[in-house]
Amino acid sequence: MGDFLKLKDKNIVVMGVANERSLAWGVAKSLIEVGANVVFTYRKERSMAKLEKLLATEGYDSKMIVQCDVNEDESIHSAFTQIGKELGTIHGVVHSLAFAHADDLKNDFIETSRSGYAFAQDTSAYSLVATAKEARPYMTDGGSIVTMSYLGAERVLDGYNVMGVAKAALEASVKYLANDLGKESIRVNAISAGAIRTLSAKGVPSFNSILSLVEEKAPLKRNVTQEEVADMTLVMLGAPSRAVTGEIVYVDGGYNIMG
Ligand code: 1JT
Repeated sequence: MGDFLKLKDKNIVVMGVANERSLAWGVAKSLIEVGANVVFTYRKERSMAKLEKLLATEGYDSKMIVQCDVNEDESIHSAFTQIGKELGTIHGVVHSLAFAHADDLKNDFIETSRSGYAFAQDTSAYSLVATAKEARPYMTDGGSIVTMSYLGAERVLDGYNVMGVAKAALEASVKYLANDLGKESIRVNAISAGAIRTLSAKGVPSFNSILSLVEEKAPLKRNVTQEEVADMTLVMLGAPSRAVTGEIVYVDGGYNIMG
């Protein structure tokens, strides 16, 4: 499998590990298993401490861990400058981050404030554009950028609200970035993951009912796992997807096709 993916010894930046449930952590574990060099970025000191613990628990040696606040251009620039200096070439980036204010997921969408809307867009959609711009100078062998999206980008899902609008912008950004970067053999794709119980899902009151609805309606009659999202992310990072760019790939047991 490692051979098929051709990810061994490739330098992959993984952004967005908050804890062991994070989609980004699932991706990182699978990448390490196939022999990739994984570099992590984190925002909060707490996440860095978590990350070091997780790496130690799994018996992985902590490669490079760099601070990066995607709300700040200067922070993204300095993170990728450090990474580029250390590694030379970046072959892949996993952008697995999003944020919105809790109030904006609780109230009706119409109540979204100007600042809450801007904050969700900045953190969850523009962050991909800014990241791609800073990674590009080091992606000199071509490469692959993968971000995480959710069905709420396309459909109205009660409560997803301002995040749905941010994910819609994220998915459109994937396509425009794919067009810009294709000539450099850099691919940009999104995984639209089914609902998974992560830190982000915490505090979503309707989460259990979302999971039950998927079990009932999805063609596969079940929810998806962190490992399943990780596997498809590795495919999108690796050689099997070398002719695929600008795509939104559903890893949701087929739920999105249902009426
Ligand atoms: C964020 C949050 C991004 C929760 C997210 C997310 N992407 C998926 N989820 C889980 C979720 C949340 C809701 C939902 C379905 C799935 C919270 C913090 C901001 C970023 O409703 C249909 C509300």
